Amino acid sequence: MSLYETPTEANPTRQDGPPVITHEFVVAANRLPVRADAEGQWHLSPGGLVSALSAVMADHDAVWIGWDGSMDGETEGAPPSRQGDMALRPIALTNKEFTDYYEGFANGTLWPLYHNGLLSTRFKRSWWSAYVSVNRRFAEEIIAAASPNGTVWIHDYHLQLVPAIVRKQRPDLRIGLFLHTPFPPSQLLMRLPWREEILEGLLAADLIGFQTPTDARNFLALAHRSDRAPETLFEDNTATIELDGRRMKVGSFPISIDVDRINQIANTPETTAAAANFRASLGDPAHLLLGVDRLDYTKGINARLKAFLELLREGTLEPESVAFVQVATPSRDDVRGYENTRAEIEQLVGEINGDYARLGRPVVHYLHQNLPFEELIPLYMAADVMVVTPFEDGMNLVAKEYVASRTDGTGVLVLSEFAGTAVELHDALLCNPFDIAGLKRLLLQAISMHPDEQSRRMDIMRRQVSNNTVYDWAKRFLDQLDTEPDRQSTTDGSARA
Ligand code: GDG
Repeated sequence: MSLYETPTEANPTRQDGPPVITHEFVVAANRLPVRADAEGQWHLSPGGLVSALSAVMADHDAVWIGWDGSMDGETEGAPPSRQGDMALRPIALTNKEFTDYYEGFANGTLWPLYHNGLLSTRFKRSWWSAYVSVNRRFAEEIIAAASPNGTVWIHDYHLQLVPAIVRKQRPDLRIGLFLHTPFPPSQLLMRLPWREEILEGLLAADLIGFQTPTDARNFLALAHRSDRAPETLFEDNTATIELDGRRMKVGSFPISIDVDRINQIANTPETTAAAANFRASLGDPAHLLLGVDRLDYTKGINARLKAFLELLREGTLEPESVAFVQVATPSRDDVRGYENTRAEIEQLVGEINGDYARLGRPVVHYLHQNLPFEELIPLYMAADVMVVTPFEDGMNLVAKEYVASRTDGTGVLVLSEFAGTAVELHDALLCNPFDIAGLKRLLLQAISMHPDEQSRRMDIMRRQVSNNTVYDWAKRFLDQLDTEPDRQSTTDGSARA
């Protein structure tokens, strides 16, 4: 049996159980958009993506399919079957699937490979098998949950096989997939032993969305090199591929943030007071630098701390006049590589504070914590310089959140050239995080930038971010998905050859 032929009898409970309610709009992502709090109450997860999709889903009869966070059926309680306007359908994972599919293939193989980390990428056949079987499970759930001629929006690198499995049984559905990570150059991706299957999975979508034109071009080049698709021109941020008698589209759709929500938080007297309090509590430094990231080896937290340490060592920066706040949100603690990254960051923080702090006055304030979003905004508002230095990043929403929070029009963004955001925010100080000497020069330029120059750059960036919010992003993707030319309509949802 081919990878994509999912037998219907694969899910006997579905056949024997009560009829499944179907929905016209289906979102599938690795995680459900809800989390249980300490009391076991379920809430919508914070974040722009969930807000944007919730808004879109409110206009439709919609369902979100995703993992509920449990393993081997152990949960604090089942998630609710509805959250606001959307239905929820949980996918359960076993402990072994969590290890092999999520920590293994998704985060031990695809994540490093898609972020140019070939040498730390592990290729394990048992991980691949788990990836296939979990992708099948998601696909079965979609096949059962989607109404005839419905729309399916699949998210991210965890679920790249799903479009092909679904299309095989439900060609009536409109299938879109958005990849939140970069898509690497074909030279790199060709190392993946299962590249053909991944390509086949993706090419079955009606629309694949990437963060940047480069990601989209990399995909097209791979499809062509692997003889999966003809050479295709990528123009005006989209390309149409004709294959197997149908047409599909590839496009660049840079994701964004919920600008209105940030404005609402930033424009309250409480947030303004909290921003001033932050600065005061740090001893009112002349220069406040900030980093906010998931603790991940792709984010280049170590590079910025190295550059900062060297500036202190050389005496170019005075420890009395500067403070660096680094929020490093815990992430994927059990995946190999993350422990070393954490150790390296904490070693640098220790070195900086050991050498340059005074009693009660650290130079680096390091939080390995998940802060409420409402506390991040005053931090953004308090910081003179935001330092975003990923070695590779699909987009990087933190950079956009900083810009949106600077309601007074000041502040400097130091931004890696290798973040998708750099394609839009040219008025940031663009850096190469592998070049520590260059990064040091840019940090000094940022610290000493004249307020007029800050405002000039920030004005342009604020307009860019306001003109493409996460709502605009979702609309652009769904409009494009909806305008696909040759939808195979049926009245009863049955498969058409
Ligand atoms: C993937 C891609 C792409 C961070 N710390 C806290 C916190 N955050 C929030 C930020 C921001 C989000 O997490 C991080 O977004 P990023 O875009 O930086 O990065 P990834 O998590 O790696 O996301 C990335 C993104 O998908 C979207 O497509 O941009 O390239 O890798 O929103 O605010 N939020 C809260 N507390 C924290 O401590 N509440």
